[in-house]
Amino acid sequence: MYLDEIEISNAIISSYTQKLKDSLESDVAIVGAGPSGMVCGYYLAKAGKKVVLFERKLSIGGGMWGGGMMFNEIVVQTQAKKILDEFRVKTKPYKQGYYLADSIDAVTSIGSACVHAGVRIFNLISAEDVLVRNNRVCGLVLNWTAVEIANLHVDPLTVRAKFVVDATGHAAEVCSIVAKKSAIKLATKTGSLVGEGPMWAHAAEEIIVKHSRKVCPGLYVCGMCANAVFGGPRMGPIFGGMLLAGKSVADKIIRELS
Ligand code: 48F
Repeated sequence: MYLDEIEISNAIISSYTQKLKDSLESDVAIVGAGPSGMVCGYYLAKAGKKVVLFERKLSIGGGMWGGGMMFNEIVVQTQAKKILDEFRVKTKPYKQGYYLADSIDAVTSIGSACVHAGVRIFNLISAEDVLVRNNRVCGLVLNWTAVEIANLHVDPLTVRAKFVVDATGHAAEVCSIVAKKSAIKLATKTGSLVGEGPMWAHAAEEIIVKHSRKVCPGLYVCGMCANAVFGGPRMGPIFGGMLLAGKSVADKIIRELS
């Protein structure tokens, strides 16, 4: 069979366009394909929800690839090990209550399960604004990351979703936009972003799951972003809280959707 370049181009363009068109309206739109966003997407899709995930970078995985200071190993605590088991990530015990995993195994296995469960992941796309109606976040305003990097004057496109999840990590980008640009008060003690505290792994890991919840109508926070929004310490290269936060937000949205 002769391989024609135009057929190859046509296949890619038509398939991608269809995928993007199918994602204009969804149950849940997640921003950020770090560990918390991907785990959240996986459990939502597994429950039959229509989920789309936008990631700024070329690669998914957020801060997980680099383990701690580029030593590409991650640590999880006992409670989170069963989530890694579900994704078939190999773990080995270190000491009582600590498990180790290869960060490359963790990112690739979670990413693959996420896509196979039905999450549509769009890399190289950044959320630059939100759609708000009647004081409720109901969608995202998107642009190519390349446009953002080149600082080109190009207008964005918009998607609508029943729920938006901010899983953008330390920067809490979606919540920052909501706090800056809309009249919506976030459900924090200041009504805005409280800000992240210094490292305290033990406290942060507990608190991150409690903070991963609804922050205003239509918008949930998940993972490190939750401590940046509600105020809480950072935790460094222990990732159990991220995995548990992703599952917890998925469970909450599934309840609210039904
Ligand atoms: O930072 P990130 O990995 O967030 P997370 O899931 O996990 C945090 C840990 O990696 C680590 C930690 C562990 O204890 O503290 O930091 O909470 O992933 C966030 C992802 O969001 C993307 C960003 O490129 C990254 O991959 N992102 C950020 N802002 C945007 C975005 C945006 N506006 N649009 C699209 N993607």
